[in-house]
Amino acid sequence: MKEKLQAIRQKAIEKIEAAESLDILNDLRVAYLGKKGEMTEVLKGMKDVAAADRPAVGQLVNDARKAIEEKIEAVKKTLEAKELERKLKDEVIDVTLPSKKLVIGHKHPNKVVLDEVERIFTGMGYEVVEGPEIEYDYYNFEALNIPANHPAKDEQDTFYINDKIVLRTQTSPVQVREMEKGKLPIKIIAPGRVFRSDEVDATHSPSFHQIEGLVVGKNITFADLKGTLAQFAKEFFGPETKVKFRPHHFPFTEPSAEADVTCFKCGGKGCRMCKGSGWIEILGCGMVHPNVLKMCNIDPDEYTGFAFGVGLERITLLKYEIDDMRLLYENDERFLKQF
Ligand code: 2U9
Repeated sequence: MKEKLQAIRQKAIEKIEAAESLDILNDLRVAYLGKKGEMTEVLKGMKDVAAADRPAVGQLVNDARKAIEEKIEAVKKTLEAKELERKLKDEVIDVTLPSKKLVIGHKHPNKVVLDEVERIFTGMGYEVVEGPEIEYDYYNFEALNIPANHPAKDEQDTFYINDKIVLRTQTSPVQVREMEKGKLPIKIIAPGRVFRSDEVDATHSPSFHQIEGLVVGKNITFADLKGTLAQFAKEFFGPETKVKFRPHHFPFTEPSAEADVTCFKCGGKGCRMCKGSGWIEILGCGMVHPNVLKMCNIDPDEYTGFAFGVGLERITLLKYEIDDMRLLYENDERFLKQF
């Protein structure tokens, strides 16, 4: 028994000293000291030892267990120290390395232009007002003097939710709602997303953005409209820009006009940008139709107003000389990064 114990102790110490990892060490602990380990097996053999020898043998068993335990603890400490050293070496931080370049996003070209338009108009005392994209047919058409048989009301042009509710085709309903509040005078711009059942191409999209403007007050004339748009054009396209008005028709304004600006690329001489004419069409406008004022409970004999509407994408494409509207929606970073 003595020899057997001595041999186990000897072997265990050798193996523990040779352990190369904490896992191996743990396996050895189980193999020698665990419930079914070798030392436990030896203890079971105590019943065969003569009673007189038992205390001495018991002492030997305890000594052996203690020696093995102490060896395991010592080797464990060494292995843990080695592990820590290796980890620290792997995790070394070179504080002299340059930092990673931070990629910061920026405004979409549409947003750059919208901010600029808002800056110009708020500078002239306008308020920016927004409203719902899903609208009653009443606010989108009827209140704007657009008759039931008007082509804009056709299902081919308008997205209908049901026979009373549409996706707004213009931001004018925002302004109707503002007029209905009955607080005059009004001086607002209404930017926002609008929807039209159009096929996608270089100049069309089923969803785009408009900025509309509305001024209602006493003695507002077409001269005010001209002066306002001339000032906007100078600030937006450059101080040399001139504006001209061509008669047009809209159901919600009377008289109505389309406004052109002198080509900001060639200064009006004629180039590829303005297709040789020297002028570029930018917006529609006019004096608010008396029927529209009446429907909002505003007396057209006491109050008059002007309104205008401009396609945000249209002026973004012009300003940045982009030839395809789809580029504004595709979120291709190679394109967007240029602005
Ligand atoms: C109210 C009364 C009148 C808004 C106007 C236009 C002319 C116009 C187009 C420009 C290009 C739409 O984006 S586009 O397709 N808009 O030509 N819009 S006058 O007139 C109003 C608005 C509100 C109460």
